[in-house]
Amino acid sequence: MNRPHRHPFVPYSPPRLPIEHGLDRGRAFHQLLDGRRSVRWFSPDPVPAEAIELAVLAANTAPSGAHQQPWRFAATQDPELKARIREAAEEEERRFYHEREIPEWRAALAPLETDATKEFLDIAPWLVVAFAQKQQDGRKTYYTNESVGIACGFFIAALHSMGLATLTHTPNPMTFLSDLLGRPGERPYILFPVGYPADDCEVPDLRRKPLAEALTFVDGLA
Ligand code: IYR
Repeated sequence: MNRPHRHPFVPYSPPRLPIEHGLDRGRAFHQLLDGRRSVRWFSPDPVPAEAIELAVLAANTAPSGAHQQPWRFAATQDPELKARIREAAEEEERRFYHEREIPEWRAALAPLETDATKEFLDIAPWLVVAFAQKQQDGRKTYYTNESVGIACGFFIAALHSMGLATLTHTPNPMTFLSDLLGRPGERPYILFPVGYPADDCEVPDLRRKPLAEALTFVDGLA
C-alpha cells in the first residue's frame, strides 16, 4: 500500500491469532480480571519498585486524546510522606462523613462499611497517585479525564496480573496531593494504595452485574 503521508507512519501488523486461540485468551483474561477486588486491608510486606514501574509502563500504553498522554504517576514508599497523606486524607474524610449531611451517599456506601479512618494509607507499602495534566506546555490537553481513566484501568489490571492489590481512593477534595507530592498544576485523579492483601483481608460480598445488563447487541435501527 502506498498512502501519501505528511507525517511518519510505520507498518502495524500484529500476528493474526486464530480465533479459537483469541477466544481462549479472552476467557483467560476475563477470568484473571474477575478475580480482582478493591482492597482496604493491606499487608505491610514490601513490594519492589519494579512492580510499580511495570504497572506504570502498562498504564503508559493507554490510548489518549491526540496522543498527549496527559498522565503522570507519583509513587512513594516514604513512611513520613505516607503519614502526611493519611493525615490530610482523613481530615477530608472526617468532613465528608461527619460534617456534610448527604443521606444518599450514606445509603449508597453502607454495604462498603467505609468510614473516615484510612489506615491503609500508612500500611500499604506504596502510595501511587495518578495526576491529570489539564495543560502541557501551556496548551490544553484533550479528553484528559477519559485518557487518564483508561490509563488507570490499565494500571489496575497490571497490578492485579502481578498478584498485587489496590483501591481507587478519592478523598474529596484531594488537592493536598499536588502539594505533598510536588506536582503543582496537575490534578490529582486517583490515589492508589498498592500492596498485597492482608492475610485476614475481607471484601464486601458484591456481585458483578450480568453480561445482559452490561451489553446490548443492537440488530438494526431502533
Ligand atoms: N471517599 C470516601 C467515600 C467513598 C466514596 C465512594 I463513590 C466509594 O466508592 C467509597 C468511599 C471514602 O473513601 O471513604
